[in-house]
Amino acid sequence: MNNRIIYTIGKTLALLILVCSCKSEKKKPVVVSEPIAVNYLEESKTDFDERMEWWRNARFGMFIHWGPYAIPAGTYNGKPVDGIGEWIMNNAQIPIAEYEVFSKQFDPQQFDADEWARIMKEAGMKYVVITSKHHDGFCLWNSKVSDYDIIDFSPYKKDILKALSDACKKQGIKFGVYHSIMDWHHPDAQSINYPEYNNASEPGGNPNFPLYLENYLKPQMKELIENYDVEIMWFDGEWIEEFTHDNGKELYQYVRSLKPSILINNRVDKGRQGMQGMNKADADYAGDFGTPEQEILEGSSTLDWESCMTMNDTWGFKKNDHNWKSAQTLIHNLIDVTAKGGNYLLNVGPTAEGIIPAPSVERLQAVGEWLSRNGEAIYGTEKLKGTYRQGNDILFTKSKGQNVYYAISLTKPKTEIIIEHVQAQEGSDIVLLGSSIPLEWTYTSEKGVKISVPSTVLEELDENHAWTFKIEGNEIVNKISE
Ligand code: H79
Repeated sequence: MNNRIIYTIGKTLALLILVCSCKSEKKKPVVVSEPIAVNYLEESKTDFDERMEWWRNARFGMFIHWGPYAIPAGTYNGKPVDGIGEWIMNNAQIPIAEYEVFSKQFDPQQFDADEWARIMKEAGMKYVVITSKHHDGFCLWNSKVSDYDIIDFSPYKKDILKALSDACKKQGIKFGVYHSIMDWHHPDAQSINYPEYNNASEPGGNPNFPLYLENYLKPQMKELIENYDVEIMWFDGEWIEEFTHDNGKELYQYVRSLKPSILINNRVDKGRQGMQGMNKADADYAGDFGTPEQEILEGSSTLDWESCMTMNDTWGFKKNDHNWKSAQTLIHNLIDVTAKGGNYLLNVGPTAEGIIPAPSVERLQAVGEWLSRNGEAIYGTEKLKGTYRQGNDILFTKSKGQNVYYAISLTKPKTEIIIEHVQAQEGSDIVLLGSSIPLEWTYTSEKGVKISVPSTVLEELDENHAWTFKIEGNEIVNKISE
């Protein structure tokens, strides 16, 4: 039984005693209606589907890793530090007092929330998840339970989350926050995962961790949800030994009780199986969607999932990381994820000044440009019942609730292309998205849909990364779902 239910039962009992004692004094009992405790872990499928709907349709979001780690930007004492930028405090074993020097300097004067929201919008992103607090413990909003935040600790003194949440609202972009359960700064949370500051080498880790959860993490949830219209609570750092499966279920219930419609990733609990991100099946783990990190599922899944990925090799800004993926790779990843029924949460790591690196912006523009022509094959789609692909070069999606299929070719089509798995409806037009010219086609049950692709059409379309054939018809389910 979770604490919330115990708490409510406790309250109800207290109320009954109160009512009884009133009776003995021959006064009319005052009946106060108590809120019914809802067990959010036993949601019906209909309710779950309704809550997940916008997210399932959205497909593409921006992840933002931003904090004081953008100041050292991957170097410490003049030397490059291996590993992901936001882990520099741990990887370089920087003492808290020294790391705080960076936090004291964090003053992103060039941060322009409207500009960031515009970049998201133009990229075709429908939601954002920004680090309210990463493992280093620094908070990007004015937390009432902490002095280690952008208002109380840094010279910037403006609420970053407020600015971004407002800017996103203007653009119709849903706002979410990444919140680390692990915290290298809070004395009740530091543990053997951060040896230099270990105050608990006992098995089970820091004995004060429950205090951190009750008096710090939970109040922060309340602040974030009440003040920033948070639609996604994206936890991480749940794998530390101090945090238990019971803690996870309780935290899930608590966050949902603050805002029933909120979405919560599976790192709220202990179910995640490594970086692949999906839950183990050995217990009743909380969380609304799986979180593959830096990878895309091999096949599709019956569960909801979201791949989070970087554009280079770091989440938080590193000045020497220039290993950018091509725009084409990002577009192909988005298509691959969508065909397999997932979402793509693509990261940017802004600089300490508040600028999203130009190579990221350029790539996002290219993705947005492709989506401006091909978006209907991505947003509001679902995966096919049978296979999500034909060979390695053609991926399928389908409009929800309509007999409209999209065959997306990752390579430039030749003068003719054959699409299996779909039967085109007699008399219907097949077009390439971005072009209005109907293409000639024939259908035979042996071969599938044979489409002519004149070079003039391809030239006029001037597509570079992926070509989408829109086909009205029906799926031919002759393969077991992969
Ligand atoms: O915020 C970014 C990274 O800083 C953060 N997640 C992304 C979104 C991150 N935290 N830790 N890591 C990345 C790497 C940690 C991996 C491990 Fe494990 C933790 C290996 C063993 C414990 C995760 C949990 C993988 C296996 C179990």
